[in-house]
Amino acid sequence: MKNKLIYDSDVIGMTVIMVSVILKEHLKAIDTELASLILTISKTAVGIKERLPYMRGIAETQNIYGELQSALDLWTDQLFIEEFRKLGLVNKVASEEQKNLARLNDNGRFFVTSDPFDGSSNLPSNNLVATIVGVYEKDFYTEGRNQVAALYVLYGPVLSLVYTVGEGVHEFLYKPSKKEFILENENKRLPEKGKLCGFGGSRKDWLPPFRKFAEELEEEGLKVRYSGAFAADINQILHYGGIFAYPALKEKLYGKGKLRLLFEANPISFVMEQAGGASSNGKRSILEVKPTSLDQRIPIYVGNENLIKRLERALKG
Ligand code: FDP
Ligand code: ZN
Repeated sequence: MKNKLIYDSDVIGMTVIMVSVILKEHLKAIDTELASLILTISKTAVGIKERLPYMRGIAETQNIYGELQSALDLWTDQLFIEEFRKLGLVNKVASEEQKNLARLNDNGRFFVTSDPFDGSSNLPSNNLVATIVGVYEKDFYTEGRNQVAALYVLYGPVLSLVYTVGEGVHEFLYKPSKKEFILENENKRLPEKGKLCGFGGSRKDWLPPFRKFAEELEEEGLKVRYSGAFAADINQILHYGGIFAYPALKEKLYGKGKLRLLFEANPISFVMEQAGGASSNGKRSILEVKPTSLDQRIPIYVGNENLIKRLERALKG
């Protein structure tokens, strides 16, 4: 933050008055163009949350990964792209739902990656879904460390937004009565001792060293929580500590992992590292991996640093 703002509470005489900080105010501490981009995403997310109950159908299309798209995958994707176009600050958008880059404004400063509707297979069971966004300047073909911002929105019982611009992680909850996102946690950090673990894929398809590591953690008492929406699982780790992984599976399945480096792994790893946690592809930080293609998949392990270091040692054998 350029200028550190103190606003959680004000003390007047003996009375403590709680002051709500809205997202727009909080963003005054950062670059104004980046602030407008984050605000645009937040407003678009409010519109999505309102329309969500009416748009739960399946579209008859597939994305570039061969996954069946939901009507919401398509609609949210178009909506974000349209809002970014109107904003005028976005040069190109790389989206999990699009084969080609959306070229919006050659003079735009930001290069945005979008997973507009993460966890869409949670729709039929009415579980959590999310949006994940990463922001770069100049290009997408650079290490995740060079993101200038990353955020996710959870369409949960309460709409929430978690963002970082590389100076800590801040969580906001949307209050419909005020039509504002209100600061819930400033400089949120992972708890020191992790409580949870959540691992994607089937145990039978995990590689033996990972399987052994996972079993050790369960033996030690970490509780299993896995929702099926990446950003939602990460939000659990942010609040309770522990480790999330979508590991490399046996070669025929997801030998290179299931999740996508640009659309999912990079923004989330940036948030987790900024919250005092760590990320890894099994060998080094996700944020040190230079992408070779936009649709690249990657094994991902994120959470408390001690667990990630231990995981890296376990995978080395
Ligand atoms: P989904 O396919 O429903 O969009 O983005 C991929 C993703 O969900 C992640 O959100 C989630 O962590 C993972 O896939 C779930 O995969 P599994 O169904 O294999 O558990
Ligand atoms: Zn996703």
